[in-house]
Amino acid sequence: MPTLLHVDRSRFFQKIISELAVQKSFTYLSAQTAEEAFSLLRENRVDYIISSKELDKSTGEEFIKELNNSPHKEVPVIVISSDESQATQEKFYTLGIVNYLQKSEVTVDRLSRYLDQVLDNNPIMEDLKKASFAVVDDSQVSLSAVANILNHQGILNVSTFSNPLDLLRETRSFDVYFVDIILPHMSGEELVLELRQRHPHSIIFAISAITNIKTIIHILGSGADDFIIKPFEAPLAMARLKNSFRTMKALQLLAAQKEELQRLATHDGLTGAFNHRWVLERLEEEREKAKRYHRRLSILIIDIDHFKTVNDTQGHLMGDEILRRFVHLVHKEIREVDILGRYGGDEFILVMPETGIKEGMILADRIRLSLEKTVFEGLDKPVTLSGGVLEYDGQGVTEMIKQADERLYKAKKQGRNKIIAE
Ligand code: GH3
Ligand code: MG
Repeated sequence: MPTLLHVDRSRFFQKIISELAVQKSFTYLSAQTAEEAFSLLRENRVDYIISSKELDKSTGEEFIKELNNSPHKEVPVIVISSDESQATQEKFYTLGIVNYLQKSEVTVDRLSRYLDQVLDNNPIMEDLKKASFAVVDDSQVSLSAVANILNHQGILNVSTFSNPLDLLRETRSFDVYFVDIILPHMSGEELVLELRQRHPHSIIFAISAITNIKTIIHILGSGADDFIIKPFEAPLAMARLKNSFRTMKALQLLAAQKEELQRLATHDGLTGAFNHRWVLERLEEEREKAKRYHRRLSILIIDIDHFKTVNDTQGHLMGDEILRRFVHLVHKEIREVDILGRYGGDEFILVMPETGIKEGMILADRIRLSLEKTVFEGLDKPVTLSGGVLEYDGQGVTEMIKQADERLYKAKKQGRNKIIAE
């Protein structure tokens, strides 16, 4: 059961908060002085502190300062006070409190939401704790308040900016941005637009004391994921943040899955080369380009020599390994624009845009030599290949493949480990 320590001399608030604690299944501890509070802190594991601004013998401010220098400095503190001055609030936020509530604002319902946060073991929190945050606000009070709220949730990677231009000068990107909409040098809306453009997958929260519906609609339209009204209601902000974060995670997962599906649809599972269908589509495209722009284009069809024998004597796993290593070595030899596909079995096709027969022949021979030189543990003979090179000359894709295949067949007949280009 979590424990709530209430430091207050007011009997009225003792009654309210003890009732609340019971309702929320918290253990309720009450102290009237800082001294009593520390004695309770030493004897109990306390999860939350609610302190009055005025205490017996000392002040809430002194108590919190002492708390910050004690082993209990991580315990979140809410201050309740009748003092409405901005300067006082600022002083307390600077001390690291999570919230400052006016006595008139204290309701069981409101406090109850704060306590819910402590009980929250949402798994999304673990991801949020690892995320990076940027908070932009020209008010030091707001910056401290947001940073404190996040810190108390275990979110420690928080950078604060009082000038939006400093944030725009940052080279690193953040997972989450909190942007005040009234800023010096530029409007929050401009900043949101710019951030959204630069970081399409980050979460952007606009924050402001402005509650005008039009303003809110506008800022959401600029690319903010959500809008939070100041003064910051920590539990509400956290709940919305978790929701946005969950959506962001789901979108990231979807994007990764899409990428994987795309890879599976276009690549050969064993070797990572493009698959039969994909390489033929690309060849058709390249043929179109060569035809239209009068560019050169060559293809190379390769088949591993005596591959069946390797499989039969060394097993299929060795065969698989050879195919994978072969693709790896080809990728090292070719250019970015070249397209290597597995035609089927031990047969591969290499599409070489902007390449004539001579250069195609040179590349093919480099690949042939590279495979021949590769040492496979367990094999006493080098693995070799035969190939046929063909330069596009107005014929269709099927004809190109047929002609290259004939050259490959010639290479086989002439003793293998050979490239034929005519
Ligand atoms: P040649 O020099 O005439 O090409 O002789 P070869 O033994 O290589 O004959 P061929 O190219 O017709 O044989 C292809 C063999 O490749 C047949 C099959 O056992 C093997 N093979 C096809 N796909 C795979 C694969 O994914 N893994 C393994 N290990 N072997 C494969
Ligand atoms: Mg073969």
